[in-house]
Amino acid sequence: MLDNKQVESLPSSLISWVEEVRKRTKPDKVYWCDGSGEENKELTNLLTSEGKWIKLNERKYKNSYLYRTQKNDVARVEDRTLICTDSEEEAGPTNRWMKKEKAFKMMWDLFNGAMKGRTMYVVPYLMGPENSDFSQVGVEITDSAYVVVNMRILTRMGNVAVNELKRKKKYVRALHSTGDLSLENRYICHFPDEWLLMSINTEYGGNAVLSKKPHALRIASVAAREEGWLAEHMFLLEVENKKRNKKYYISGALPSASGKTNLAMINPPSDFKDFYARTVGDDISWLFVGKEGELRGINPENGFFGVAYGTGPSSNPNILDSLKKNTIFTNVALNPKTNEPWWEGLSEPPETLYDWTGAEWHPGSERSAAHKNSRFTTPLKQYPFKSQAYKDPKGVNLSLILFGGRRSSLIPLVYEAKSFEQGILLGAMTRAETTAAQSGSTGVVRSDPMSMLAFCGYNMGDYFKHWFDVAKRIKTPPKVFNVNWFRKDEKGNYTWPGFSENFRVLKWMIDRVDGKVNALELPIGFIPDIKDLDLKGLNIGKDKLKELFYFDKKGWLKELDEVKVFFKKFEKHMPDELWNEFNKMYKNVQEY
Ligand code: GTP
Ligand code: SPV
Ligand code: MN
Repeated sequence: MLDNKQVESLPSSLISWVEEVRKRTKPDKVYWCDGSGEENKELTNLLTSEGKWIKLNERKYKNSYLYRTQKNDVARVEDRTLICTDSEEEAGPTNRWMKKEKAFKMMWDLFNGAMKGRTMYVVPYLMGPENSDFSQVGVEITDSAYVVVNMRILTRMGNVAVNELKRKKKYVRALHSTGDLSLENRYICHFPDEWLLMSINTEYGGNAVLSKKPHALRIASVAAREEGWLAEHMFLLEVENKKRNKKYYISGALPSASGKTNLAMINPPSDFKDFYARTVGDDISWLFVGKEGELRGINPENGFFGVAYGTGPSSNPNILDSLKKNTIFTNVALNPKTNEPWWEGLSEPPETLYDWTGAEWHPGSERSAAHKNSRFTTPLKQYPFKSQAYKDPKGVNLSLILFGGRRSSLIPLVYEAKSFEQGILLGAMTRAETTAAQSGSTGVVRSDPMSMLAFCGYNMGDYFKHWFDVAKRIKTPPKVFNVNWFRKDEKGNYTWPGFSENFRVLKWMIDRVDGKVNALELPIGFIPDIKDLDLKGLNIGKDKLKELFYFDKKGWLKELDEVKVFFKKFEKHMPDELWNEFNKMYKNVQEY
């Protein structure tokens, strides 16, 4: 806990806000978090003794816990996530909007007395490396000890942030209460003008751990627009080639539960002996134009909030050891015999499990044992394949950017933009199938530009314009690619094996960056000449490869028509540059 002297050294605006929140929410006590190990132990023990979570097998999963959320509180709720500004136009046609004053009043009414009988935790946190001009600070007030222990893993929390608070001019204020978890009164409100967040009646990650999407994307995207940088839903990966004596930094946007964590932790196939892949970040990147006109990136986070379901030896072997200590599991299954967590993809299922709701479960059951959006919260620091660059205050210099999404047909395995500007179009025209990471139906194709549909804090038309404005300042633009690991054959099986085999595609991209290989031109961009894809040791038929790169002119025209309908929604906010790129591509496809 911070002592009085430390608290008194904080900005007076912060102290008075905390006092206002205390008066309105009426907690039993106020606890200022310092982020120390002892404090974390205290909170951890409290959660265990109150029966809020289950301590796992200490020998197999040291200092790790299983948390079960309420059944109606398992994912982000996009229809209850509001951008609250003066005018609806500022939020744009893809966000849900509420007038600032109205939202403010509604939220204060809901927060009135919300913390009665509870402790109010005040959590200073830092997003990004220490002593970095690119980092931001925030303070989250919450009545959930579960949120606090998650924040301690996912951000740099407590004393470090207190120091940075003294240095930074602005900070984000984030207020959260578990409330009564009622769905009808669940709201996640964003006040970008004030750098203010208010969230109530939910405890799920991205709704309640406000440092994540609410701060690091929705508020940060607005700040980024004002200050000339980009806040993106992107992983950040380091690839080293020992033979070429070179490091490549790759950032990529894929929609929620669509492969960012997996790609950020990729394990190159055994044939790729000269290559090493290391993680800088797995979910969010902040990108800046450097002094030499290069595009740089940092990971604002300090840990991973990854999808557990499907994570295992064949998809992501690299993370498995990390999950055996200091990890919080949310909504996975439990083996009651061994007190170990379990989820689909980890191993053969044991004979008896408690599923994510706590009900008994046996193999062969129709429902899954772990929730499809079950998650692990685990520190970056203990991940063995991390890049040391994650704590570099200057960030890393990007060699290439990729965009993509889940598409069972049409979109090739990989294609390359002919210019950075066309690359912005590739990002903007991304359409992808929905997943379990947001509530609602899954597998529905929708536009998800730059995988930011749910995370852009302002009018997306202006966001596209902002990308072009930033592009003008970049002197050495990274190459831009689009990928699709998710094409399916007529039987519904994935055509491409994916996971570590995706490294073969990354290798081609790197060869393109280094000018080592030529490519074939399609009206939408460049695709690989198959001979340049290193497929040694991979058992994949010629017909499958052909399918992965087949150009379906009619399908593309239909796709572009749908993209056009989406783009038109932005009316005058849509930048001419994007229409130009779009029209060029449309014409190329028509004439092909
Ligand atoms: P968020 O944390 O929600 O932003 O998601 P993410 O993009 O980090 O998703 P993650 O890497 O956790 O991917 C989750 C899902 O994508 C799992 O179901 C994986 O099995 C699946 N997935 C990841 N990579 C591949 C791949 O190369 N091929 C296939 N078929 N599935 C993949
Ligand atoms: C996502 O949904 O994209 C996530 C999980 O990464 S959350 O933190 O809930 O946003
Ligand atoms: Mn995400």
